[in-house]
Amino acid sequence: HVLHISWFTESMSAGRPVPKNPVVEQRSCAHPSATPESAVSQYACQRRTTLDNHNKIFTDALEVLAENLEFCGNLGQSLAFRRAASVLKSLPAALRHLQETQRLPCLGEHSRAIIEEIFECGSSSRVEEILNDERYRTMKLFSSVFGVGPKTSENWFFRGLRTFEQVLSEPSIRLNRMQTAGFLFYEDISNPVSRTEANALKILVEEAVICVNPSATVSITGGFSRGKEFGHDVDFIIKTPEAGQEDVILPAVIERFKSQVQKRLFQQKVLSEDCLNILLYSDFQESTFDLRQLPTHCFEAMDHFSKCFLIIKLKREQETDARAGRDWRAVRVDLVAPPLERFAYALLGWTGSTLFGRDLRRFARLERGKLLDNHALYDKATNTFLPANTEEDIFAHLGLEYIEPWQRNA
Ligand code: DCT
Ligand code: MG
Repeated sequence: HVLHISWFTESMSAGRPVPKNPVVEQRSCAHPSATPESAVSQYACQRRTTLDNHNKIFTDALEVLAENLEFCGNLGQSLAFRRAASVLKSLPAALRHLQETQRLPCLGEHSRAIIEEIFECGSSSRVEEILNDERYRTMKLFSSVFGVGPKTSENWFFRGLRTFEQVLSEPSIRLNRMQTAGFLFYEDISNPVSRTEANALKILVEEAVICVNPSATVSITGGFSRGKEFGHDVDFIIKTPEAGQEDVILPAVIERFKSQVQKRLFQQKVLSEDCLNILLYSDFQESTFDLRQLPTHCFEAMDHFSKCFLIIKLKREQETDARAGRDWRAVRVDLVAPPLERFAYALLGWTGSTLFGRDLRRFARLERGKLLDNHALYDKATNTFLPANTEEDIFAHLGLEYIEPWQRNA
């Protein structure tokens, strides 16, 4: 056991200094039996999780179990498996023995049983069973369509539908606008977006944003800001220095996309004629943000900022899609425009990962008596909002070591 701990401490220190952990320290004083400083925190926001996952064989398995439970509506148990996977992702090396899981938080008996079987047989029979399960496979297929969530997928499954063909030829099913676009561009959208494509999109978005408001700035957020090479979409956050501009900028950008951008880029031969109408789908959601309604207790709810969900035509770099006879692909893009004084909180939420954000909010509430969401940080003890200009300010308010975006891949 001592050997395990020392191996772990050493590997934790390799390359990077181990940050002192304020909460562990605080607890060490209060409880003599508290975990040592080298222990892994139960909170993702106290772990540094890069994309370098040394335990993929285990985390992939645990995430299949989590996803299956999500499909069954069992969100609590699903979260337990997601947390277990996330802890393993933060480790500096691959697990070597099942016993090593004993000193790790969030790894319950179910997760440990899966890990044990993988150690012994190379795979988990439960995971194999799920991967072959008709309900899981159908739910996975249906929910991979833009605009189709678990509820709709389940509904279609219980009506006996198993394939896209069956869904699309079922007369009683009326797809909404989002789902129609989801099916129309399914092949393109289900292909991951590369970093190169994300950078090309940034140029397109920046062009439109700066044209409608020269003082506004655009930053990539979401998975790409955490260093991912591929994503299911590209997320952008827009900063507008003048008060009120955040409410008008997105409709203006959408209008711009619909008209001038593509004409000018066409003239510059950046776009082909086929690409003239680059906006394939847009869903603008007006801001419902109201400072007086804060603090909110609905932590998991999406934020109230002005945002839009788009499908944009992106010109392909080299090869042309011969079958479709086109030199572009459809890409999912999200834009969010918070008010300036809310920018840091919005950026922190949108940078993700989802589990990292969830644990930041849980840590704030349970360990610090503060309420955090994408809009604000509220101190329950003093009944005040804590102002922040940067993400660093928010970590400091929470007494947390700053974690860089590329270390938030929990
Ligand atoms: N987010 C969140 N809660 C959710 C979903 C998302 O807080 N339920 C935040 C975290 C990430 C950010 O919004 C962007 O969402 P996604 O694009 O879904 O996530 P991603 O990390 O960018 O993943 P991908 O690379 O697949 O796009
Ligand atoms: Mg994303």
